[in-house]
Amino acid sequence: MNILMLGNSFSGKTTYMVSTYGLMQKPIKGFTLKAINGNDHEMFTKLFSNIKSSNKYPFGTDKRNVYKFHLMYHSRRVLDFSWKDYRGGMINESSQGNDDIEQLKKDIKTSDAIMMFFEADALKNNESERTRVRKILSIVNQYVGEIDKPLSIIILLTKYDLVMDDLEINQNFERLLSPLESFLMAVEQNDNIVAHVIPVSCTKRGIMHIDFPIMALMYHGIIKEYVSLADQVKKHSEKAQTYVQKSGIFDSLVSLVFREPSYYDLASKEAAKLKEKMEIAKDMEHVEGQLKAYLDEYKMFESINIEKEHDIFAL
Ligand SMILES: Nc1nc2c(ncn2[C@@H]2O[C@H](COP(=O)(O)OP(=O)(O)O)[C@@H](O)[C@H]2O)c(=O)[nH]1
Ligand SMILES: [Mg+2]
Repeated sequence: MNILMLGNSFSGKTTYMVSTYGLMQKPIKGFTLKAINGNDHEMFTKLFSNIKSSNKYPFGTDKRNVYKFHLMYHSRRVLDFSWKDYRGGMINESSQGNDDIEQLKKDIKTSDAIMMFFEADALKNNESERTRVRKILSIVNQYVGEIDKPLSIIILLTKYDLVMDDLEINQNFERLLSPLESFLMAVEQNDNIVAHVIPVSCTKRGIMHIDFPIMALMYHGIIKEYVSLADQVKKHSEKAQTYVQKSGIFDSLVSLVFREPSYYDLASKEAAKLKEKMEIAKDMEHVEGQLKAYLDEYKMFESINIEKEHDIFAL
């Protein structure tokens, strides 16, 4: 599964990724994250402890970086994914038509999920930022409109701690969301796309909603894998049936004479593959159920839940 992060430099992408990784070193409903590359693990762990202890944040990244992870469930690998931390400042309405925008199109096309990062503070207070966000979303909307495969989109309203206290929940939250409205309405019409908006924050005092975005994406990733597995199961089963139909005494004789596997042998092989895939599928159903239960508890699908920061670091 490929996850693409979009957002200006300073919008909180690296901080979010580091905090998610740090948080999910301890199991959440049995799920943890593991960086495939040991150096990445060390870097994320160090950066996370900086955020927790001193509000020292990661430095901005100037180049495109891809990190690879395993989603683990009770120490078993259940899904592999790559997380692309986009080059800072890349997504910019004025860069249309140049190489950057071609790269962006390509990256969107090869993604299974997109995380978009907007600073809540700027969205709330800055008119030009609100206009810029509208323009960016309309560019992204053009590209995702061309996609004909399932895509999950999560819009993260970052640094939510900075606006939380003075946001009168209903009235001002709507103002914060208004630049996103036409984009959200457009993607709602698209059956391939599932979109969520989530306020997040990662500070020394605590974190808010950090785990939800990644768990929602993992849920969609597992469903995608499951669908492809179901397809493989169907193929093995059809093959096995065809081989069984072709098998018989004549087939066994031919195979004996020519020293080739008989249709019966081939059918047995397919049946073994089928059994193996069915076992994986059963396991995946369980994992899918666990993720679904976690997401249901969160109740984010129906409404955006504005809570106080969880004081998770103190736990
Ligand atoms: N108050 C607050 N500041 C944050 C938060 N996340 C990031 N920041 C600030 O935003 C800056 C940029 O974050 P970074 O993750 O490097 O952004 P990136 O360039 O998009 O990767 C950091 O140096 C922090 O000062 C947050 O949740 N709350
Ligand atoms: Mg960064």
